[in-house]
Amino acid sequence: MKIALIEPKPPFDAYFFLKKLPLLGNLFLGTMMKNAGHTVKVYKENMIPAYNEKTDEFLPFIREADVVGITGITHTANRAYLLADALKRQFPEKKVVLGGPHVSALPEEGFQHADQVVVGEGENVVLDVFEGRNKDDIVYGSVVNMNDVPPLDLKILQGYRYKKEKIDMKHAPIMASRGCPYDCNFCSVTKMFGRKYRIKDPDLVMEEVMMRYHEGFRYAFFYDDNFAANHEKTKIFLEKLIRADIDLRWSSQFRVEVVKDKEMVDLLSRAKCSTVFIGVESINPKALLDYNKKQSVEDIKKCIKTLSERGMKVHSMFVLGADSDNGETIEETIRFSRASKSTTAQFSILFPIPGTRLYQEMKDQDRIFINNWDYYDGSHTVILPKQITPIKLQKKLIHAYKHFYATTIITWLMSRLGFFMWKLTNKKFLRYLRYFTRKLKKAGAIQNGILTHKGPLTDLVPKKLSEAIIRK
Ligand code: B12
Ligand code: SF4
Repeated sequence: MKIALIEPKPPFDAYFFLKKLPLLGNLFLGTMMKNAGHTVKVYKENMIPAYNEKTDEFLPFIREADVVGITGITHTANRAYLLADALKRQFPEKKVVLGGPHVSALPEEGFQHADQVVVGEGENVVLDVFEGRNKDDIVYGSVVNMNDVPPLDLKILQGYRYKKEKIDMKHAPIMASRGCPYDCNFCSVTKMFGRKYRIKDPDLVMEEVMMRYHEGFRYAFFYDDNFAANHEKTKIFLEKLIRADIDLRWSSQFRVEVVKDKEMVDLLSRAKCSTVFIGVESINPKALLDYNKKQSVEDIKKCIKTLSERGMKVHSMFVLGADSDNGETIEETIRFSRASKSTTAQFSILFPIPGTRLYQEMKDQDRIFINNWDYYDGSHTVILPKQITPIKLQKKLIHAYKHFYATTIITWLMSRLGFFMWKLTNKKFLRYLRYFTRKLKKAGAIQNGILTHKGPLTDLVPKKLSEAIIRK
């Protein structure tokens, strides 16, 4: 069978500098299909657009494919549906299957556009679905044993150039674990992969690392959400990596308490971990409680200091706009980001990812005022904040980046250029936010920046303008 798998492009590519990093769902499933004898091609749309809307044309292999699978997060859901609808219109006989974090949370929505929707991890069901043995509208995947997942076959990725037979991708994508024992209210990882942490056998991870190293990779990115959740197995792996003595630098995501284990920090440094991504989220202790982050401000400070002193780069990720956040606490978090000496920083406005507790709470409280998935990327205010107006929160995000990156001329220029582009594509959105904030004030729903309105807010949403910001 011919199988095409697509990762839709986002409406605004804020992470253009990481555009070569694919979501691994298509790659894991594509590798399995290829190993089962099918011809598989994976299209990551910001590398190679699968569909041209102007000519209404798909790439030749997609036109010929027996089955087309489309992955997606909330931010790319509209594009995923557009592709699925166009495919069904042009090729009614072709099977179109949707999967990934967004439709896993809202399968009925996905099913409006496709023949089948896969909810959760796809590995245990995908062969039956694609080969036609499972014909259910909504198919529920099951928890995967990480040791059964084969190393990724990067050759199925389309649109990447090759340099001396090595795919032109800086970071080797490797996933050593799934799941996270924590339960932050805004995060969809536990909904998708569960709270039981599953880690691959260190020998198997090491095999994959060596495979990539021999292919020519000198950097790896471990897609794990909480790399060191199982200290024992992580240490075994790191010791193996140190013994291999290879010229490979790598990065992954960690929780801040990782530095409480001195031996772990030492192993990370010796194993050439170059960048540690940490979810700082906020320096406001009450916001950390709102997020159910289960970490203290002291833990955060200690983490950044310890890792920097050991020569590792720290990429701190912040979330602005918790219910306990006001203009001043957000400002403190922004000031801290720079004072902390984190190497790089990423700021997001709190937004409700479908499937999370936050999403349910915001729906119950009728605080979601933008339903268009295009804006669910952390760079847009889509829910009514409690102690700051929507437009002020939006401005804080812009200010955060400008403040953090004002240290060198190059980063200063890049952050300004980034926001210039962002503003260009978001003119209507900003106008809408200003108008909506005025309307909320006029209706008495916000007083002195504080949300006082208790009942349903839907009536206050300016319908005409909300239609105007729908991107066509
Ligand atoms: C690497 C990563 C990134 C990378 C690159 C991602 C990319 N190409 O888009 C970077 C750093 C750039 C990034 C950026 C962002 N990310 Co990100 N990222 C991840 C991370 C850590 C790993 C992704 C991954 O490959 N997972 C592993 C694969 C195997 O999981 P999977 O995709 O879910 O696939 C399984 C199933 O879903 C299913 N499946 C998937 N696709 C398909 C398709 C078919 C046909 C079938 C049948 C089944 C199926 O089977 C797969 C195997 O079991 C995830 C967290 C996570 N653990 O997943 C967050 C995650 C995907 N990111 C998330 C978010 C929100 C963002 C940002 C908006 C940033 C932000 N402000 O939070 C941006 C948006 C990027 C964009 N595309 O526009 C959310 C998305 C949630 C959602 N529903 O929208 C996640 C889940 C984390 C979270 N906070 O909950 N991200
Ligand atoms: S944000 Fe990080 S620590 Fe919290 S649940 Fe998600 S993966 Fe786990």
